[in-house]
This record gives sequence, C-alpha cells and structure tokens, in this order.
Amino acid sequence: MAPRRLILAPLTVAIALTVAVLGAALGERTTAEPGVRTTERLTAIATGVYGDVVKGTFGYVGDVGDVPEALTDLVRQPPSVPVYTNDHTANVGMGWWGPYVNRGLFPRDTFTDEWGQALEWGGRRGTADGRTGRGQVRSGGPDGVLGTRDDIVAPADPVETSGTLLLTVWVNRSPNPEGVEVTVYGTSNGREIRQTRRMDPERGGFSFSLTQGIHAVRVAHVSSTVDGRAVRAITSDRTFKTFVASRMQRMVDVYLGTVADVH
Ligand SMILES: [Ca+2]
Repeated sequence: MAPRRLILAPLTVAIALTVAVLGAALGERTTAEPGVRTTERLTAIATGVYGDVVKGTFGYVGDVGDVPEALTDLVRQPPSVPVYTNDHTANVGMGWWGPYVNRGLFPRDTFTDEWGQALEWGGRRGTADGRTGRGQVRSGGPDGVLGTRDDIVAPADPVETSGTLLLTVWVNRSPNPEGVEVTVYGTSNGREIRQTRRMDPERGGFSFSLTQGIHAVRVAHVSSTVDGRAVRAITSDRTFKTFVASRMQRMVDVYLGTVADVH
C-alpha cells in the first residue's frame, strides 16, 4: 500500500492547487471584471442590431431597414413595425423577428451595465449632445458617469448601415445596353419598398446604395419591335436575391438573353 500512497500524495497536491487557482480566477471574474462583462453586453447588443455578416445574419437592421430607435425595440416589437414574414418579392423576409438579444442579459428588459447604470443609446441620429453616435451604445463605466474617460462604447465609431450594389446586366453579351431596367427591393420600417432605374448611357452602370441585408432584384430588358403595323414589346427578365453588407461594395453580373435587337 505504501507505494500507492506515495503516488497519490503529489496528485492530491496538484488537484488542490488546481482548485485554488480556479477559485482565484472565478473569484476575480465575479468581483473585478464588470468591465469585461459590460463589454460582453454591449457586444451582444451590437450583434443583435447588426447581425454577423460572416454567418449571413443581418440583425435588426437587415429585418427592419434601420437601427432601432430605442434599445427596447430589440426585445419588444415596436407598434410601427409589422411582424416578420417572407411574403414579399422573391420571398425575402422582413419585419420584426425579435428578441434580438438574449433576455437573460437584460432582466426585465432594462438595458444596464454591470454597475446597474442605464446604457445610453445613440439611436438613429446620435444623442443631441453628440456624445454617443448613431447606432452606438455607451456605458458610464466604473465611475458611473456618462462622458468620462472610463466609458465603454461599442461599436468604436458611429455606424454606417449601407453598402453598395454594383450591377452589370449582360444582354446577349452586351453590358448594360439600352432598354435595361433594374428594380431593387428593400425594407423601410419592416415594409417592402422599391426603386427602379433605367439604363442611362450618361451615367454608366447601375449603382445602388442599400441598407445591409438581403434584397430582391429584378432585371429586365424591354425592347419594342415593329411587327407589321403593330409595335410589340419584347421583355426578358430575371428576379433573384442578393445581400449587401454595410461599408462593402458588392459587384454582381446578371445575364439575360432576348430575341429582340440589342443596342
Ligand atoms: Ca464614465
């Protein structure tokens, strides 16, 4: 039995040490890191608002078309925004599909930091005094006072929610010929909106500034041809879905074929 005790003794010491180290780490985490946990809360809010483009999610902005006016819009459906459905062009989903943050992080739907102070939200235009910008959220930090050096802010800069979609529509191998028109669908306050442009040789291709998220796009080539005495329209079109991420430029080529003449 003696040799076995000799082996066990160092093991016991090692386990005791591990427990002591773990205890210290956990103790420190619960007493000395409210800043870290506040940052986690702010990050959870930012992810709820903007999604995670790498994972193909676009958050509240993608569903509703703008950042929320109030943080509580992330957990309670605003009266002005309809509930989420796919009943739109190309089955693109839009509307409120919350909650966008884990309610457990914000008991009773109150948005506070780890010191119990209310968070400041920049909303759609930033705070009136300019302290917190559009789409930013601010904690007063350890001193509990907003606007001092220990504040915690996320994201670091005011937020841009738009990206650019550049379309080239090829018709019978001609890029953006006369007769092409493009309609892009998006969302405003959770409802479908659209904008249509026709090919303008003066301006070149099709460039749209769009809110980040998934958009339906319809491209069409419309040509009229004289058929005996009648003028007959020949339309070739396609509708598809694409996504736009904020601050990014996305280039998409679309191909159409037509029996009409292409100029
Ligand atoms: Ca502060």
